[in-house]
Order: sequence, then structure tokens, then C-alpha cells
Amino acid sequence: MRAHASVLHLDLDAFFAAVEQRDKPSLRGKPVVVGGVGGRGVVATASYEARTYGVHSAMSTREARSRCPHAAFLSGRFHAYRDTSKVVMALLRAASPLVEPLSLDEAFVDLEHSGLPDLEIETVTAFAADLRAQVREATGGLTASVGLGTSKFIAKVASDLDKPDGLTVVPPGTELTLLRPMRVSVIPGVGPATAERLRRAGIHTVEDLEAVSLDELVRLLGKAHGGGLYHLARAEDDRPVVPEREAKSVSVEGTYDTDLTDRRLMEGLLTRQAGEVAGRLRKHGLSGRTVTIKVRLHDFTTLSRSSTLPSPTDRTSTIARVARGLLTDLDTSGGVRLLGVGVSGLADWIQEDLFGEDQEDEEVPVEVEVPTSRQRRTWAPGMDVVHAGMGRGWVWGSGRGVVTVRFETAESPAGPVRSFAEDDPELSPWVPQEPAEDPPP
Ligand code: DCP
Ligand code: MG
Repeated sequence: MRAHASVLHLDLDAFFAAVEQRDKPSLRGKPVVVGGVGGRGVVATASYEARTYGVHSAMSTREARSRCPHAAFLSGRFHAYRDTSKVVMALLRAASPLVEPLSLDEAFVDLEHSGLPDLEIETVTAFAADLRAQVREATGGLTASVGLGTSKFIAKVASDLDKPDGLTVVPPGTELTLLRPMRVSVIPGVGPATAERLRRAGIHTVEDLEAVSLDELVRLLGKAHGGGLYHLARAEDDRPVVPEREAKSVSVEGTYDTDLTDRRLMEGLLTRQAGEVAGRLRKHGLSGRTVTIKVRLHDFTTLSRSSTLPSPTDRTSTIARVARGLLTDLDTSGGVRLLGVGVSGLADWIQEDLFGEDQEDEEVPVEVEVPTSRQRRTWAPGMDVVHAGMGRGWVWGSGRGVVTVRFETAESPAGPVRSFAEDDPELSPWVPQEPAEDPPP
């Protein structure tokens, strides 16, 4: 625990839904649910307007529809979330060299190295207020909730206290007063299973936990976990803010506007991605042992599978073969929205070189063509489209051969709604320019 509240945690509010409301003016101030819109889909997130009806992340979309039938149910646009996340992370990195992203919409920032004259409450609070204003400005109106505290644990708890659009500072010395009445699940590492075990031992709050001896906790939860909780229950947390280090993996992924169902096509895409990964590894003189594939299903579940090779490789053929093999274990019959290949466990030398001369990479690049929405005729709710006469808009709904579009963008006022035949040649999916490749490791 530090002497000053110099750890900042920032978390964007209702992230995916907020991006949708920014880009779809007619949905601002309205209930919006983003997630799998099909029969077995789950909610990824809901706007705060929808949350008042009890809709929340991980709930089935079916249940969300019954709780809030008038919400807009959108299937998500990952390119927009990723681009927005990049803007926010760049802004944080400009504020401090020590930024540790936790997910697309969440990061720790260490203020000890941000060039502030001091770390007194007034100074760090003003810094945080300014950062929140900058985020709003740079993202076109998204709000972030920020917490400041003497450790990562406290900063993260604090950012959640006044959501959405909040700023909470926990002054040094007040940590335990804040934590004691809270449920044990507030502690990082206390998931449902641990919480249940503690509950059976009569431990509900942090205060209850604080009263338990180290021996007893170790007996209940094992040495590492029990020991960790013993300290966190006392707000003792010295974990440093660790900036993203050199890439520990090289990966390539693609998101698709339509649900891919053809196995051959998916294998082709994985092979092509394996080629790109291998090319980047070779370019940087790297090789890796663990091949991972990432697959996001139509209902938003994201799966990853990996396999570790006996020795590192930088070969397209090896990576592609493993990636295709990993795909065979997954049930993708409902359709796939994202595919990716990565190699981790990087080393800067290649074992295979020790045993022979540099062989040609024998994998032949494959020609694959991803079907467009027109070929598949799927118009996912929320997706970006462009109409020859009407300009940019988004799919409001589709069915029975008709697709309904609302014509508006982040910069326009709420726009008109028009319906078209699903195969209207004037209407096509709108895809943003490919963003520049991430900087090499
Ligand atoms: N997400 C998801 N599936 C989940 C949880 C989250 O796909 N089970 C996605 C959607 C969220 C984003 O990650 O918008 C960020 O997650 P958060 O937990 O920060 O949730 P939100 O930002 O949506 O809401 P909050 O205002 O509570 O932070
Ligand atoms: Mg968030």
C-alpha cells in the first residue's frame, strides 16, 4: 500500500453499448443491449437505460428481451470497439508511461511517473478529472468512471463506486473503513466458488474475513489463495502497475460480418492467418512453441484452444496444421464471427535450424473468399451499411426478404428509417478501412 492515492483505475461505462449510442444518435438515452441476438445468445453489455430493467452482462438474450422488449438489440461491431479502445489507451499512455490495460475498456495508470508536482489528494483528483474530460472529448462523448487509491485493489474498487461517469478518490488511511462492510466478492480472486466456500464458513463481508486467522484461511482455501486473501482483507496490496511489455505473442485475427459456417472456408482463413503470423515471426527473427486459435461464435461466446509444440517454429505449414487441428475440436455449426491465430512462448531462435538447412516453407498460400452479407443475405441488427442514394446507416432489423435501415451516423442527427428488399443492389455492408497493423514486437 502506498502513502498516496497514486494508482488510477479507469473503466469505460457500458462500453459496447456506449459506442453504439455514439454512432447511432437515435439510440442515445434509450435502452440498448449488445450481444448474441440469436436464440441462444447472451448479453455482452447493456446501456444504463436498459440496466434499470434488470438487464445485465451474461444474461440470456431471451431473458433480456422479456425484461426490456423495447430495447434495441444489436449484434455488435468489434472494429468500432477496438478502434475506440485504441484511442483511449493512447490517451492514457500520453498521461503516464506506466499504463496497464486489463481489457479493451479498462486500465491502471500509475501517477507516480506522470510528472505531477506532488501526489496530494487535490493534485491527483484534478489529474483524474482532466483525464475523464479528455476521454470524453477524444471518443466522441464516451464516459469513463475513475477510481484513485493507494493500490490497484483500492483503485479498482473505487472506480466502481460511482458508476457511471463517476470519480472516486479513496484517501490514504480510509481503505479499511471502505472495505469492511463490502461483500467478500469485492476482493480480486474471490469468484463464486470461493465466495460460496467462505459463506459456508460464515464469512460474508471483508470485516468477517479480517477476523479469520491466516492458518484458518489457508486451511479453507489452500496456501497461495488463503494467504493472498489474508493480505487483501487488510487492504495490503503492493502489486505494481506493469506496462504492456514486449509482445509475448504474435497474432492475427479477422472479424466477419456474416456467420461463417463452411469448414473449408474457415480452414482456409486459418491457413492464411498462419501465413501472416509466420511472416511476422520471421521478420522479427522470432519463433514460438504455442499455437492458439480464437473463435467467436455467432452467439458471442469466445473460445480459444492451444497446443504446444516440442520445439519453436516460425513455419506457416506447422502453424497452419496445428491451427486447423485445433478447429476440429470445436462445434462451429451455429456460425463463426471471428477467427484468429496466434503464436506465443516466443524465443529468438529456431530449433529447427539446428537440425538442417533452411527448408522452403512448403505450405501453399490459399485463395479464400469470405462471403459478403449479400451472398449470405444476413443483415445483422446494428451492422453498418451504405445505400447508394441514402448514404450511411445501420441495420435496424431484417426478415421475410426485407431489411430495414436507419440512416444516421455519429455526426448526423437521428435519421430516417427506410426498408429495402434484402437483395437490393443499392444496399451493401459498410466496412471501415483496415486499421494499420499493430506495431511489431
Ligand atoms: N463484455 C462481454 N461479455 C461480458 C462482459 C463484458 O462481451 N460477459 C464486453 C462488453 C462490455 C465490455 O466487455 O461493454 C467491458 O466490460 P465491462 O465489464 O467494463 O462492462 P461495461 O463497460 O459494459 O459496463 P460498466 O459500465 O459496468 O463498466
Ligand atoms: Mg466498463
